Amino acid sequence: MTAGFTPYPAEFAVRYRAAGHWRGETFGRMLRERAAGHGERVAIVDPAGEGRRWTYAELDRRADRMAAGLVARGIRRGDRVVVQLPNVAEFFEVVFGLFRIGALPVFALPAHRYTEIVHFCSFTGAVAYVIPDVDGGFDYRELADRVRAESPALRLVLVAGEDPGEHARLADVPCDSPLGGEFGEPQPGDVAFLQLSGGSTGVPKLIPRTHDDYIYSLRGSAELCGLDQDSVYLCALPAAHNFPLSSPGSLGTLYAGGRVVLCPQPGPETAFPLIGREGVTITGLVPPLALLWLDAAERGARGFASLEVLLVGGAKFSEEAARRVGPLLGCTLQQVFGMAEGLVNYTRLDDPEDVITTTQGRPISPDDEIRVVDDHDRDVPDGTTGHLLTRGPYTIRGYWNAPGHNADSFTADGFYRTGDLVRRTSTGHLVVEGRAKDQINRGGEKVAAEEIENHLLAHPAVHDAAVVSMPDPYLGERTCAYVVLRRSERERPPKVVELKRFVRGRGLADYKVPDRVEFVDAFPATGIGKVSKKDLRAAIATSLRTATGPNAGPNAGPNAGPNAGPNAGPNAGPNAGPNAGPNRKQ
Ligand code: AMP
Ligand code: DBH
Repeated sequence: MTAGFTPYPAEFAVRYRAAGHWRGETFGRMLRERAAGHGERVAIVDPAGEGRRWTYAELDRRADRMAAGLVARGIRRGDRVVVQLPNVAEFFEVVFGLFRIGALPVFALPAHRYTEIVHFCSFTGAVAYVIPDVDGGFDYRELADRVRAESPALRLVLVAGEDPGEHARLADVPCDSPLGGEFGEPQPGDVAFLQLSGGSTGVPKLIPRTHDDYIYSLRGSAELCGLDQDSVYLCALPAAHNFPLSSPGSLGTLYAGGRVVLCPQPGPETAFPLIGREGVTITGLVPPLALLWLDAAERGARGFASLEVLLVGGAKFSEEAARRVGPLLGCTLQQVFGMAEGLVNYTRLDDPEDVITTTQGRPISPDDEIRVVDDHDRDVPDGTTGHLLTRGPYTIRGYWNAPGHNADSFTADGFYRTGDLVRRTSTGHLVVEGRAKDQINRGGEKVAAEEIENHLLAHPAVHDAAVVSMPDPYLGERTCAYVVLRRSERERPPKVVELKRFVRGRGLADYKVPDRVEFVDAFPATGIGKVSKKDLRAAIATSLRTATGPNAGPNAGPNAGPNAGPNAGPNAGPNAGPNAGPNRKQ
């Protein structure tokens, strides 16, 4: 059970319990208690098809029946189960069913494809994989056929939908037989699930979160986002992502006894009518989606009058956009700067306007330890930009089964190296100033440069590749791949579209396909001979600034990118991406 998990040192665990942060709760018991307290209140609204409204009692009963059925199919405590579902009610039935038996959901996103899923399955030794039949025009059953062939431990594929193909129907799993005593209850200190890191390494890292630590972050988030039983949270981003799951997200809402409304598409045309119909009071968006909502409101779209709080996070929200939220949407903006590894910062609802619009908030907990340091791990004064290190009651002490990465990502005394560059204000608020990690933040969707470089290097014509961010008015950043071709290929270089097709063909989420490819003879080097990504970033930024004519700009011309389609982007909801917006019109 604890293999691969770096525990909190005993003295910290004692402290976090004594402070009342860790209260010995588990997800299974939390749902049971809510169902006992107000079983008749609606917990989950899924508007798809004819619509479903599950009360707390119903969700609790479904979780029990799912748990029993999963056990009958051989799933055991500690087993890993990759869950890749869009925003449908079954997501909660499955996840709470797994929580109850102490099996660990591994939270994949709908945008993930063959390469990512095979990695999650093989790295975790997953025994089961839960998918929809078809979503956003993509057939997950075919993906599962291929994944299964590569994943020896995978015994079971469960399909939410009518036609499971070669696999089993999720709807046939639940059963009434009670759980055997051998199951014993999961303990509060046990790992509850594995979350994904956006990462900066060749393959995504997995994040083990315990019941105790995650539930503390839910409780803290719910409190400072003002959630109570009357709150209605719209889950517009993909439900499995850490932000809509926990900040305060669907789980924070269930913790508070409120109602979760699942939004199948995050665009205003779907979300606004749903907000109006369901009386949604709070939701969370990545910046590109927030911009779409603001633009729609400005053009006169209506329906969002019940909205009280809009959380924006996942990537930096510009001050200019932040200042439009109140006037256009008539609600309070709450910036959130979080990470699946733990630490979550929020602006407070009663912070002064300037703090809300110019900072990314401050930590949930008085026991979140924040250090802002220089390149040699020496603390810098407030107001100076440095690397953000953190340690606290809901921040992991290590990635799952990754001793090598852990040595790089954590200090000897257990601080997580976030890779973010921040400045702390005199009021203790953090302002995100940049990033030291080798990652592109594509409107909240994280792309690890190394991962994409490795895929490019697999192309026979490619000698070397360096992936960097380029500025983009909507996504904040997009990806630009600089490529050095093999000498023998330079006479007849491959087309840009071919390289993109090649990367996509490697079985990657669409949002990871480079938006732009630039061929160069050599990379600029740093003083000690490493590729200077700083110079590459500067070069592409300059070329975008100075470019004129029809092909100017990152989104224009043949490089407009495969990701500009309606199915782009995991963080942007099951089907639509931040890309589903204005960029498509170009
Ligand atoms: P992950 O580790 O994949 O969960 O991604 C978390 C990362 O997203 C953080 O370390 C930041 O780099 C980025 N991030 C999240 N929220 C914000 C925000 N509000 N502003 C800037 N960057 C953010
Ligand atoms: O980007 C993130 O991972 C993120 C953003 C806001 C997050 O994990 C969170 C809040 O909890």
